[in-house]
Amino acid sequence: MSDNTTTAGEKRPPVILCIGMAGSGKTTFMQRLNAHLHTKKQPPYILNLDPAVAALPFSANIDIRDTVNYKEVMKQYNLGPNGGILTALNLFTTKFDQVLGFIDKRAPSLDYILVDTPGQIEIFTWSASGSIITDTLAATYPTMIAYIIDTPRTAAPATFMSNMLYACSILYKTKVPFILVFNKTDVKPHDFAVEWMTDFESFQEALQKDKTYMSSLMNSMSLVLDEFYSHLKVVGVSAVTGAGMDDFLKAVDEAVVEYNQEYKPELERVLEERRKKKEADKEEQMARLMKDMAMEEKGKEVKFGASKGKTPLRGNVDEDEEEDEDDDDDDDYGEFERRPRYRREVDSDEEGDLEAYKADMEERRARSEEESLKRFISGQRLE
Ligand SMILES: Nc1nc2c(ncn2[C@@H]2O[C@H](COP(=O)(O)OP(=O)(O)OP(=O)(O)O)[C@@H](O)[C@H]2O)c(=O)[nH]1
Ligand SMILES: [Mg+2]
Repeated sequence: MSDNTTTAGEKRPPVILCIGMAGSGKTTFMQRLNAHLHTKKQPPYILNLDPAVAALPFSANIDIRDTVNYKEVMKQYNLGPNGGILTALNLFTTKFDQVLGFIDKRAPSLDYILVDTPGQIEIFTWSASGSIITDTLAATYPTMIAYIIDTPRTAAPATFMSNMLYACSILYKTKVPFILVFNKTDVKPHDFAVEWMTDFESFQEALQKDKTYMSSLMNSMSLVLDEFYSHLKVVGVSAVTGAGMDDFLKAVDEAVVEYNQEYKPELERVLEERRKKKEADKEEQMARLMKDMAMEEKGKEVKFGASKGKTPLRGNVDEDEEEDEDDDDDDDYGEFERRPRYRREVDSDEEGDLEAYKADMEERRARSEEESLKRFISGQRLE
């Protein structure tokens, strides 16, 4: 096993999220992996996130079904089965900090954490709760996705392509290391898939034999996948016979290394950037506050239309100050020298005052535009 300890010496077992199309064999694969790890004396910690599974072939340490009854959820919220499963997962996610607490306590004595997900793949991959669970786990543990594929049902080029595109979208969404697990190899070996993934021409050939309308669409899309394949680890397994389990564990070790070398530094970079941005925002707010306070101070002295015999247009002025200032106004305008922004107000007619006011507003607008441009540019750099 690769090094799963932090610099502080804490053990961080890898988290394996089993995701895949309905019936691809996620649960059976988890059962096989569980048995395999038990024989290696490395019993895993198991989370079941599928509220709709009738019976689990292994005992889960944390089972969503203990927290929410999805059939009750369906009744209460008047939902169909998929809505019920999604809502059950959402409700469970609200308690995920507690779940993480349990995992954290057990982590030092664990080698692996396995997570089974609902059969309807999109419930986990496209929901907010799926993202929250994945990101929360990945923030602490080397987390990876084991994307389980039903090999015999993926033998047609078009189905293969759809499955790969789906996997691709999950990889780019979650950004965690990704293992393609071709399951059910006891029924059909996965060599064809490996060939299609490594030899682009052979896949093109296979596509050409497919005369359906899909083939031209697939042809263009297959070009995109080349880049995607380079990010993957591929293994063939049989959850029924147990073939390929050690290969899978080797891929897990590689994924841990990938997590430590790529995902973790990126995560730390994003967190650091967020922290810096927060600090910069705070400083900017503080600067604005200071400026506003300075303006207020000036406002006490400033008068619009402060000419003889006219009512000055101004805000809070202390009575004492008012007297002083009135005196000043009567005698001379020398003090305005100290307030260049309002110098034009010295003019004694109302038109002049209006001009000064307009000029002041113009200056403010220009400054706020510059500010927001600066903020935009620094925001762009943070993206
Ligand atoms: N031959 C063969 N059958 C398998 C294998 N793995 C799973 N199956 C069968 O595939 C069917 C579905 O397996 P599950 O483990 O329930 O699949 P799942 O992905 O958890 O299904 P959902 O959670 O309902 O989406 C079952 O009948 C399994 O016996 C395998 O490696 N070989
Ligand atoms: Mg299942």
